[in-house]
Amino acid sequence: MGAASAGKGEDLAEFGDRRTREPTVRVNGVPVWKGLLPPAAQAEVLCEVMKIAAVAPFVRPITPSGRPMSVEMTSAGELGWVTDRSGYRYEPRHPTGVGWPPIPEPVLAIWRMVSGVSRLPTSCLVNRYGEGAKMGLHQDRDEGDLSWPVVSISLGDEALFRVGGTTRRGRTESLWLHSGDIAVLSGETRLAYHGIDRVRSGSSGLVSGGGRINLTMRIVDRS
Ligand code: MD3
Ligand code: FE
Repeated sequence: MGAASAGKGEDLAEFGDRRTREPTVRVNGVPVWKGLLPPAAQAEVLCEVMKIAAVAPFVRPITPSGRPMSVEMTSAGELGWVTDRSGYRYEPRHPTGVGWPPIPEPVLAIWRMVSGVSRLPTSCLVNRYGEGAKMGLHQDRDEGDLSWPVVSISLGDEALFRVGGTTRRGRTESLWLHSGDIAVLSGETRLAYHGIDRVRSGSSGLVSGGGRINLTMRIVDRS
């Protein structure tokens, strides 16, 4: 049995349950736990991402305006986030028609540790940032019930994360997210505008071939 399949949060166990730990920093109210995932757990989650992508490959989605995003995406769970000319939505299948693979147990273990809710996520969006990729300021509001939290896991190259308020005009604060950082979006901050301005290509050796991976777990109900 390889290190990756030794599994089930073994690597997580070594740093214990941090539910009671205060966040390292807040960016416009968004709590971030810097380096919460130790390197072995980062590698374990990355390995799970590669297994997801082997079933549901990364695609570069097309926005409703017809422009391809610079970020590549896939998902795990009952529903995955997709966009094309017909709009943004959650779908039960990858664009190829294959069902999304289940959310891996080590990823669920992170949700249990930090989300603060006992219901499990139904969707895990996986974003891959290659050289020059970024994500414009936006709100996440396709999930139906926006009172559930979102949990974000950063892996690989460093990224400049920007968070504003609940209107597009509010002033923003920025923070570099590093591999192993975890952010939780809940309450007031759940509807904050946010984005990724840029990625420092080659700043981490975690992802072979380079780049940054971000996982966001969400509770989405079938509409
Ligand atoms: C703040 N992803 O997938 S994660 C996204 O790093 C997304 O790939 C970024 O924005 C990334 O939608 C940022 C942090 C994050 C995720 C969801 C949020 C911040 C959020 C929802 C509400 C407010
Ligand atoms: Fe977002």
